[in-house]
Amino acid sequence: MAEWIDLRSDTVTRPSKGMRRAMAGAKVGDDVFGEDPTVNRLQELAAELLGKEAALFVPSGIMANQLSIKALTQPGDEVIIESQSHIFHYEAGAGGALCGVQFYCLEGDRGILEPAQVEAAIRTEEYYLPPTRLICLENTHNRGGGTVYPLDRIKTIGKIAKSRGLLMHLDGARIFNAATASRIRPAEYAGNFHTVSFCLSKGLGAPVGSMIGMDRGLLPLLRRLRRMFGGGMRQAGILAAAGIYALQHNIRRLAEDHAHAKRLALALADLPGIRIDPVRVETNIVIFDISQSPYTTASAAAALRQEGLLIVPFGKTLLRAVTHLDINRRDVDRAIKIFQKVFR
Ligand code: TLP
Repeated sequence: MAEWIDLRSDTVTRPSKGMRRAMAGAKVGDDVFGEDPTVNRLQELAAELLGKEAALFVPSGIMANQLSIKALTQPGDEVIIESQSHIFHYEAGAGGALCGVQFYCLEGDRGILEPAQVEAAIRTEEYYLPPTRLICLENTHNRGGGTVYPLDRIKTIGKIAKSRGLLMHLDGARIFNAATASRIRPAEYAGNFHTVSFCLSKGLGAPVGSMIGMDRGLLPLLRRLRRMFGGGMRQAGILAAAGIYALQHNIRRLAEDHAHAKRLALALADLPGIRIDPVRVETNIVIFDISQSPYTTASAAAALRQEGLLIVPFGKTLLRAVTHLDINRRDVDRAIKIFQKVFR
């Protein structure tokens, strides 16, 4: 059989030849001493893209989120979050275990919250209530289906937060997908948050790494927390070089992934037993319902796998396919043929 078509996630991308060359040639030093020139360059570049004063290189998106939460809260604080968010769902309980915070979950529309909902969830100051401290948003919203957070919503939520003395964190794992789809600069989004995380190791194609953008004043605390969480890396310039390459070469091609996702969604909408609204596929994530088909999510994934296509169950009746830089137009068309064979 030809190679798998792997649409399980944009995390499966592998470093290209050019990226590997950049990694091999990277100048390195000990980044725990702040002496790795390539890490320093990546941090400057990331800060610039986010319009922030500083940025910190960390091993993963989860660590970026958790260090941000830890930095902005005290144990016992409450964090307002959307109920399908990655931080709540997929971080193995780190918010409670490592940061000691409690989440107040709100149900969004495909991951997007109404400002009034957020405002209503803010606690009054009573000694017996957990103090609301932080609001976390996710852009694009993964379980929402790659939804782009409307900037005006973010701004309104940010104003509410400011007026109530609350802090804001953005899980911007896929902020460049959001920026590509909306044509809004990442810095415009980031300006509304105290900390912003994004991933180099998803659609941007780096093997490892995430960034946290912030004001200069927060950097010493974030560095100390990174060490506390065991995320300080030594000659990390090899990885940072991949990150720089990713930011310089792989942002501008994200629109291709979005077009591929749309093409796939349009084809899926024509198949019996599959429910999806292609209009709602805004970026590189395609989530669809198969409850009207003879399959369970596990049996559908298994049947597709039999034909060489990998996707993941994403809830009781939902499956997710994600396009990325290792998937070209031919792969998408092959994937569509496999879906047609399995579902017709
Ligand atoms: N998401 C992964 C899985 O964990 C679900 C994926 O395949 O999409 N924030 C968001 C919005 C994410 O989607 C992810 C990874 C992370 C954070 C965590 O990033 P890593 O895996 O680098 O810790």
